[in-house]
Amino acid sequence: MQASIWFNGKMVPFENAKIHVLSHVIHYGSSVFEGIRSYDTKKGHAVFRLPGHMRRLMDSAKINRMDVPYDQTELEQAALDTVTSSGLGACYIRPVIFRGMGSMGVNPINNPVETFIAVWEWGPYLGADALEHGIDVQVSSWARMAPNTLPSLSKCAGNYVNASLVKMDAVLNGYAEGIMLSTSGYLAEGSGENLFLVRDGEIVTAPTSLSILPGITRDSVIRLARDRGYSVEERQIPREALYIADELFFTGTAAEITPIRSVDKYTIGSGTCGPITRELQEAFFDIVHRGNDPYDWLTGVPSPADELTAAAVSITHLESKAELQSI
Ligand code: PPE
Repeated sequence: MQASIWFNGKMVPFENAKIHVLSHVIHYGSSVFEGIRSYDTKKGHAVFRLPGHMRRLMDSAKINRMDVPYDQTELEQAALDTVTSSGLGACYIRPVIFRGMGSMGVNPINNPVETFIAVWEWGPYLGADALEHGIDVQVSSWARMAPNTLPSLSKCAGNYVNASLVKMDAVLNGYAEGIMLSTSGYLAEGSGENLFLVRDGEIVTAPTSLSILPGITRDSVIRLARDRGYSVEERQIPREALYIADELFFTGTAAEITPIRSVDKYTIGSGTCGPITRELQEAFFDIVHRGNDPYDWLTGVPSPADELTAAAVSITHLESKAELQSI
C-alpha cells in the first residue's frame, strides 16, 4: 500500500491526493519544494536537518510571493506525522507548496496556495554502486540560469526545467549526471547536487552568487570538513580545474556524498572514491546511519505507539478540562 499524503492539513489516502489540470502550477511551474531524508539510524528513525529544509521551503515561498497558511514548525510536525503514518523508516520526504486552480493566465495572485507532503522509499540516487566507486559525468552544454533570470535561492519547480535538460543530455550520452557552468563560465553544480573539488588537501566549491541552490548537504559537508581541519573555500572555479582535481564529489539529499570518478572522460585521481571524500562520507554516515549526532542535525520520528500515547494524553487533558468546566 502506498503511503498516505498530508494535503492541506489532513492525511489523505494516496489515490485521493489529486489536483485539477487547470491548476496554475501545471501551466507555469509555480511550486516550491523540498527534498528531505528520514533515516533508519541505529538510535531510531530520524530526519536529517528538518528545520533547515523547512526554513528553505519558507524562504522559497517568500521569494515567490506565496502566502503559506502554515508556519515552519507546523510543516515540520506535518512532515514527521507523514513519516510516522507511512510506517517507513528510511524514506524521502517531498513537501510541495503550489499555486492551485483559480484564474487562468500568468498572474498567480488570485490562485490558492496549496501544500502537500508525500513520502516514499528512495535508494541510492545515482546508481547502486555510485556511493562506493563513484560516477562518470559530463560538463553540460546547458548553463545554469543567470542570477537575474530565476532566483536560485528558491527551490522552485520552474528551475528544474533547466535541471531536466541537463540530466536528459547526460543520461542519453551515457553519463550518470551533468555539471552546469554558470553563465559567466565558472563551475556551478549538478542537475540535483552541489559540487566539490579537492586538490592538494584543499576543498573548494562554487559560491551561491553563481546561482547554485544553497544545499543543506553542502552546508553540512563544509562544517564536517572544517571541523576535521580542512580548508574549505567558496570561490569561482574554472572548468578545467575539474580535470586536474585530485578528488571530486557531489552532495545532495538524494545523492548524499557521491564521488565522481571521471568527467568528460578525464579520470579523476585514481578513478575511484578519493580518501578525503571517503572521510567525509564516513563522517556523514556516522550521523545518519549510526545516529551519532554531535551537531544536533537529527529530529526523531515518533513511532505510531508514541503518537497513540500523545493522543491519549491530549484526550485525557481535554476530558479533565471538560470536567473543570462542568464544575
Ligand atoms: N542543487 C540542486 C539543483 C538540487 O536540486 C539539490 C537537491 C542540491 C543542489 C542539493 O541540495 P540539498 O539536498 O539541500 O543538499 N536536489 C534534490 C532533488 C533531487 C530530485 O531529483 O528530485 C534532492 O537531492 O533531494
